[in-house]
Amino acid sequence: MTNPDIQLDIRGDHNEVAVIRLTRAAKRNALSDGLVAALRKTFENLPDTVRAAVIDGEGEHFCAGLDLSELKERDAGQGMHHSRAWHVALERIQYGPVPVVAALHGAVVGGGLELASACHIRVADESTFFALPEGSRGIFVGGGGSVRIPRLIGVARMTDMMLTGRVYNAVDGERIGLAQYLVPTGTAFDKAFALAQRIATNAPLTNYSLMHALPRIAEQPADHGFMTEALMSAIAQSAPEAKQRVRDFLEGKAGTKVQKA
Ligand code: 1HE
Repeated sequence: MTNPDIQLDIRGDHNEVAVIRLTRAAKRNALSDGLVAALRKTFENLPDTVRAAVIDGEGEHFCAGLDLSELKERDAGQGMHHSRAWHVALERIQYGPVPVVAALHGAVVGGGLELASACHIRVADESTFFALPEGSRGIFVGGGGSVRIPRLIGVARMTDMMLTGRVYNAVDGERIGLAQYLVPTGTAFDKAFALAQRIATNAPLTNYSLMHALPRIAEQPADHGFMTEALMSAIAQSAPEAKQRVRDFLEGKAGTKVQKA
């Protein structure tokens, strides 16, 4: 890893969980152009053993968004390419090789929320707060936020966040869908890591279907969605690993009976 603002740590008995940490606490993990490129490279080059990933931020905050010190005078073309570079990097997360769990605490704002919303699961601790200060900085989202955030919380709530500068605390953030889990302060990483370990035990093709097929099916007209689902379902079932897992369950060897919550 060449960028000092990001750290990759491979953990687990089978090196199956990648922990990706933003290590720019002095600048609240603000995402410089270099750090966005390093994120992209990290997800493009995960070792083959990795089955799930966790992303978190060092210090008091997950991520303060775009590095505002780099927000220079850009012409329209340069601005578009800057935004497109974020899109590519965050697509490597959303449509990358493995599911990604974001461990959130403190500020998850602007591009930090765009980064979190590209992950598959968000775990927020009670110190977390969510905001889109772009509105008050005179800019717009550019890291895919206008595509991903409305899919989590709806157009009306995102519009409100940007028009009024509304900040959601962790409890309300979880309530409206910005995070799927709410945990005590200081425990987001542990919860996220435990979830990643659990995810890593799934059949890789199931995880692939959830990452790559489900969001696309959800965007398709129902008739197309049913067809894509049937194809994906047939492909997933055909894997030898899937057949073995079903056999194990039927023979009482799986240990994965669904338990009452
Ligand atoms: C930064 C940034 C940053 C902090 N770019 N340097 N994002 C924002 O508008 C959020 C701006 N940041 C904040 O509101 C606050 O910094 C926090 C709530 C996140 C944290 O507050 P605090 O009191 O812990 O830290 P601080 O004292 O405000 O900042 C500490 C240092 O980090 C300070 O630098 P220093 O050299 O004076 O120590 C800050 O300047 C620096 N810092 N945030 C650059 N964002 C793809 S488009 C996405 C568009 C956006 O993301 S717009 C929203 C940008």
